[in-house]
Amino acid sequence: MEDVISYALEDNIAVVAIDSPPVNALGLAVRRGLVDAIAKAENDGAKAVLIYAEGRTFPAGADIREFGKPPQEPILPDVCARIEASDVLVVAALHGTALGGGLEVALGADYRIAAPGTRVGMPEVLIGLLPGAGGTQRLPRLIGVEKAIDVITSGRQVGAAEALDMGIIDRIDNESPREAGLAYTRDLLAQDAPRRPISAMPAPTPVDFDAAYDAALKKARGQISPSYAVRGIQAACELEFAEGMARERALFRELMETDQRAALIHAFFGERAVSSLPELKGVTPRPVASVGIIGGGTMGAGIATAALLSGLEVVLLEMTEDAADAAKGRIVKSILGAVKRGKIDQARFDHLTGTALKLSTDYDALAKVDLVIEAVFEDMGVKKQVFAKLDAVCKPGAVLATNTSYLDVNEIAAATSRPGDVIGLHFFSPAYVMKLLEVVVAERTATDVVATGFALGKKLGKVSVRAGVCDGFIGNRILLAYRTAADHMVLEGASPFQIDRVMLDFGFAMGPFQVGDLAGLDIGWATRKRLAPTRDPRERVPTYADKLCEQGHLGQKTGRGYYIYGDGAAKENPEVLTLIDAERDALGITPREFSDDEILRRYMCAMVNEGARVVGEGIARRPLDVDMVFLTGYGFPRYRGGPMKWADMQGLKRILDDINTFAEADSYFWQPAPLLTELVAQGKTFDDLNKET
Ligand code: T1G
Repeated sequence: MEDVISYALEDNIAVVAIDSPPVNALGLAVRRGLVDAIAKAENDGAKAVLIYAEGRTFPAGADIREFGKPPQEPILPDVCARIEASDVLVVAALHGTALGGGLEVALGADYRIAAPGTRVGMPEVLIGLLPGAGGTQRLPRLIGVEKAIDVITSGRQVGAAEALDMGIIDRIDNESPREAGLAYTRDLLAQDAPRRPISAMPAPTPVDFDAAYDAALKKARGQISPSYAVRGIQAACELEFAEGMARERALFRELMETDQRAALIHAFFGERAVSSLPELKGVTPRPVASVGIIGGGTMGAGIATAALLSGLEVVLLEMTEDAADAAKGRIVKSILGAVKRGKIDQARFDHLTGTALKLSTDYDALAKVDLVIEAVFEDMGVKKQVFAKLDAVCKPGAVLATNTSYLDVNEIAAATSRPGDVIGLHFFSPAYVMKLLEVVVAERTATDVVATGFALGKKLGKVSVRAGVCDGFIGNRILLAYRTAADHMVLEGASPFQIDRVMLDFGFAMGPFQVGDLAGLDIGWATRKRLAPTRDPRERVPTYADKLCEQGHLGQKTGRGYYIYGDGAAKENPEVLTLIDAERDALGITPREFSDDEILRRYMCAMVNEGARVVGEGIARRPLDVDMVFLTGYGFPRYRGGPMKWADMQGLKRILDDINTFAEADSYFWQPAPLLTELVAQGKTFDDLNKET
């Protein structure tokens, strides 16, 4: 038997333990070991089999690293079938996160027991697949079609109590999985409990599957795996079990071949790879138990909320008592949301908003904190004053971080006597929701301070991406490029509403003009004013946007921007088109039609080209890092893997050809990034670069 599976007979019960760190994924060795263990139990004349796992969790699924390679026998559906068909009663004892194939293995057993805190689920749709080892056939038989559609098409994790209520598990016991499993198995044997092969249960009652299919397709906004899963569940109602399994297998293999599955796996591993930097291997982060936050506006209060919910103590500094009270109000409101969502209980709420949070108007209150995050007005002068004060009051070794979204962190560091302790920690609003954290490393930032930034990001549950210092770091710098491409298209004839629709259809959560209205049009306006003194005369400026701001229309916060906001859905603002027409007249532009496809290509080529520049200049370590920034901070559709993954799938030569075509009319804006030209010349992809770095 494989060394990832151990087998022992105890009171004639075959105890089978899976031990394959880190998550007991169901790789080939585990699958072989399980099949051998069942056969051995039968040969030994065991009265029952108990399957449990060592380490942090019962199998968390198939081994994702095997995907894309030819499947090797025994495949997981056959392992589950073998367990279910065994001569003796089988019990599974769950703990940790029994997900995907792990839960499917457990459904091959007759009975299931779980430790408190166990979470079960079928997250396959989240990586572009559907449960491919009988989950779409057994789960509906066990819990009914409606619940199975909810669990499988959402991919959500189900807590132990809900799983017990649904009938996915039969008992919760706080003993260790082995002990609880053994006791439960003995009970079942003593009761002469019947075998309960789920495949022999009657076909579940059907629902309107076309309606369920359409609902899943609409909700997934272009991702196809949830709706495929509905068809798999439908087969459980309409076909014999064996035929249903064949249908599930066919759907699974079809999804396995899709770009969406490749993109979602890229995202899954990318979110983990992006935060493990070679230069931080063996570097010990500075301990952080308490965080100081300067500024209690939207960002400061959001960061404070994230820190409190992660178990850190917070000292928040504001200029006045009133401002401090207002900041506390924002924090309390956000944390109340966590109570309403059942994430924390009242006692935790009281602690987080009581003892764990201190507010002050005096810098001395920061004398003992381990790390400070400055989130004041985006003005270099103000920030330099703040950092000079922090330098004076904070203890030696305290990390001094700025949340600036584009200012020069080197210049801020120079305002202190300890530039090695200064780093950028760029959060995205709302800071306690958005997963992206740009860790901006200045020239003199100490390595253990970088490690501290990444450790803080992990504690806050963020996807932390290393960024070098430049205007806008990674995300906002690239955003400016594709926003500019969009503005150019508007000046030449496209409407902002058409561009938003095209990008929504592509899968973005919002189009660029909707994003502008949400963030506030004054931010772009301020950026254009800030960059104006150094602007190249060849640049084309969307002054119609300035005029919109001059009229006081800043987007959602003033009720009007590109769209008009009131009760009900936002409406297109017709005045915008008048402003744009006037601007075209003034520039002597005769507007032309844009196809949706041209809009998409120009928008995406600008994004990819700037992404290639950002990687080529070392601001981002790899193309993968740009992808993770856009998946976790900018609403890029996850099932497309990020702009650089999308570009690889389009073919970089096609991207470069498009850019060269666009450059014929505007060689200033459309300058191919050197890295893109180089990769095309070498016949390489961005993914090749990810593997090399
Ligand atoms: N296969 C291979 N490696 C995996 C893995 C998996 N399924 N899940 C996690 N890892 C690695 C991960 O890359 C990381 O590696 C380490 O384990 C810790 O993970 C037929 C086909 C279980 C909730 O989709 O959701 O079953 O970076 O950092 O935050 O129907 O991992 O340390 O080298 O995420 O505590 C379905 C995916 C598969 C679950 C733990 N299952 N995993 O989270 O740790 S498809 C999933 C997770 C399937 C069948 C189908 C999470 C976790 P490294 P981590 P964590």
